[in-house]
Amino acid sequence: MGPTGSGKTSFINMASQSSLRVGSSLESCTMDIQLANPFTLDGYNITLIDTPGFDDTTRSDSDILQLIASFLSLSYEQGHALSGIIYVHRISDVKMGGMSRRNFSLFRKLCGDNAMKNVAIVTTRWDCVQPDVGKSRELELTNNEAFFKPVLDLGAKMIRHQPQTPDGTQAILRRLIRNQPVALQIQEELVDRQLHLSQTMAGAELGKEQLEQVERHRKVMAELEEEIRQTELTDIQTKAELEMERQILEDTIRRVETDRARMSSGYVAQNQVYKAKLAEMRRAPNEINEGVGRGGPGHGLYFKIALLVCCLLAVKYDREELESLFPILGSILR
Ligand SMILES: Nc1nc2c(ncn2[C@@H]2O[C@H](COP(=O)(O)OP(=O)(O)OP(=O)(O)O)[C@@H](O)[C@H]2O)c(=O)[nH]1
Ligand SMILES: [Mg+2]
Repeated sequence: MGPTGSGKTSFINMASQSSLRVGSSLESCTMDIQLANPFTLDGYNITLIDTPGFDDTTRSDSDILQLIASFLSLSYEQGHALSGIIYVHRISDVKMGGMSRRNFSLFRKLCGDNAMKNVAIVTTRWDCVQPDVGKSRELELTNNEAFFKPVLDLGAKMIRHQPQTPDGTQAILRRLIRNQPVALQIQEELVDRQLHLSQTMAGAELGKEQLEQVERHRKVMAELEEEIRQTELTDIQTKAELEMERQILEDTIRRVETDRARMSSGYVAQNQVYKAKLAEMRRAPNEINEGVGRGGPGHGLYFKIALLVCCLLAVKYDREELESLFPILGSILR
């Protein structure tokens, strides 16, 4: 996981010799959860899972949470737990601003404290900073309670993606592959405790943020309305501009409220799409290639579940397990 453009897909491609699409514009790139080419490292079979990030430029955070939650709960139901969870952070970022903190805070709620021992915070873009600048930022990220210190105290590791080479990626994965696989908090909440998505820690956190966002917008809207009232009737242009601003705010509020209201129902729908796709794949494994995203754009999308986060998960699967869960993937592997 990690903010959009932090280098999740680039890392995965380098580690697994895959050719998943990498971003080249300001728009978010990875739209779906996608599996990289499986490979072996020190006798461990590894599948890296690429996910979109919460600050996607085209989809709402609820959509992203539904997508990730759905993928994670289904794989957990099938008996799979994660050996490694990588959170990618650009060391070139001058600030750990609101967006980055929000992203990380949702990541924490998804994983839960118990899974932190399997988490690596991987910093990228060391080539974009002077070594001493990068080093002092790393120190601040490590020691500041507002940044990564709390999770490092819980057992997470902070690792540089440096050198930026396949060997460099392998060195990072070696720090994770021997881990005991763990269930993430959201997997326990959704599968073991059968909670609704909005009742999970991540769902509740997102809901709280959305509520705060609505309150902030309402405050600004009230100020705008007051301004409109006080503007002279004859000043038609100013009135029209203010009214337009007010309208935009009103639309934003409506969108956030709708998004918030459909968090759980969206998750249920997403899960059904996912399960139907799995069942379809089991029935006719050789006929369905569309919807399986592995190795590159030519492979389509994995499960049609759809869309975005910023999570890169290293998962230990053995070949048999993988084939029973994903028959098409099994046939590709063979
Ligand atoms: N200079 C430099 N560029 C990098 C590094 N890592 C990734 N990039 C570039 O950053 C851009 C975004 O990389 P991606 O791998 O697509 O980032 P992402 O995190 O997968 O982004 P989303 O899919 O949008 O969430 C691409 O142009 C990469 O080539 C790095 O360490 N240094
Ligand atoms: Mg990506």
